Amino acid sequence: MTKPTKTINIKIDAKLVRKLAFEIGFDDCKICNANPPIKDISFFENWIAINKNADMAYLEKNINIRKDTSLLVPNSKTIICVILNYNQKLDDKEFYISKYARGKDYHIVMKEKLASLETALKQEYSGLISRIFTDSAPILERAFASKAGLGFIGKNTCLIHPKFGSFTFIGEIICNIEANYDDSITDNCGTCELCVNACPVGALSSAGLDANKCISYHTIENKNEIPKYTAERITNQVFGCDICQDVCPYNQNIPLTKYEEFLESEPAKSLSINKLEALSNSQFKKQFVSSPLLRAGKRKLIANYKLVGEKGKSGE
Ligand code: B12
Ligand code: SF4
Ligand code: SF4
Repeated sequence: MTKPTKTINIKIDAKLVRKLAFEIGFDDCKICNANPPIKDISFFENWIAINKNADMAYLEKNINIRKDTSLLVPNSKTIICVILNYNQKLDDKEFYISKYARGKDYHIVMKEKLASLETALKQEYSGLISRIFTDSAPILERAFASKAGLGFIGKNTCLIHPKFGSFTFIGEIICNIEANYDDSITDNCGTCELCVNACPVGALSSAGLDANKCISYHTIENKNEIPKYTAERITNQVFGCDICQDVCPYNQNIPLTKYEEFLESEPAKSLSINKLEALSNSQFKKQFVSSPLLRAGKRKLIANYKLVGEKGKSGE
């Protein structure tokens, strides 16, 4: 094992972090200070106040943590933000599963890579106190990734990277040592409104994404019956929705993912209502343990298949 060589009194070398991140396989890595941007905190608080979070009550909690990363890592100074590209070619299927959910759960893949980066950094910097996150804590991940310069926030509310577009997962390491920080980028949507106009339920506006209407929310997160307004506008989506990303000019001609883990594989590949109905709850949990589809659960997936299947029959 290499002996730690640097002490806490020095800054993290941003170039070294990026080099290590690329060696581990991240598609990009940028660094910012650990103070959440005030405008994004205000945007988030307003979004909750006007109930755009639908029934995701967990988002209403821990606002103090969202505002102060030192509640996650004492004396937090720096956030190292990374992305993994999951873009892939897909056939237009009768039963559509969102691109992000066809392979292995990104939480597993991202955490493994973040842990490798954290270990490499600890070799270099004695005294480094850090934690890794990906969709696993009350952190405004898009806001930090944008602040670090990994992209800009589009009208579809996604982080848009200049090279990889928005089909990316975000992860971060929060740590207690300062660094030289990257600049945010100034690109934006300009006058484009393609995603706003393409969203079948009109969920996108200057107030952000309205989860009460969003197909992604209703087919994944909503544990209850999908309300009539959205149900009527679902066409083939049985899990998630990519429409507001598919239409985005920044997502045309972007590189395909280099991670086989994210490509279509079992159990998503041959998923059908018959297969789901044949599984006991424990068989379902066992087979779907590494799949994002686990989140919806068997009952919800069956209901979504029925909804889409009935539409197919009635020719809607
Ligand atoms: C709740 C949640 C959802 C909800 C709500 C999404 C939403 N847009 O708010 C639902 C279930 C709908 C959802 C769907 C998806 N999600 Co999601 N989700 C989250 C989660 C857990 C919290 C997001 C949140 O706080 N939302 C509240 C809003 C207000 O905050 P925000 O989206 O982060 O936006 C911030 C800024 O972007 C900015 N902002 C947002 N909208 C706007 C609009 C304007 C006009 C302006 C000026 C600023 C602005 O202000 C916000 C506050 O800082 C994050 C993980 C995390 N901890 O951040 C993942 C996360 C945002 N999701 C992610 C993904 C991949 C998806 C899906 C693609 C999955 C799918 N296909 O179904 C879709 C994309 C749909 C979409 N267009 O957003 C990724 C996003 C990657 C990226 N490149 O942007 C994240 C970061 C998870 C991760 N670690 O990779 N998600
Ligand atoms: S994910 Fe689908 S339903 Fe949700 S905002 Fe985007 S296009 Fe609209
Ligand atoms: S489709 Fe147009 S408006 Fe929507 S995020 Fe992309 S560039 Fe921005």
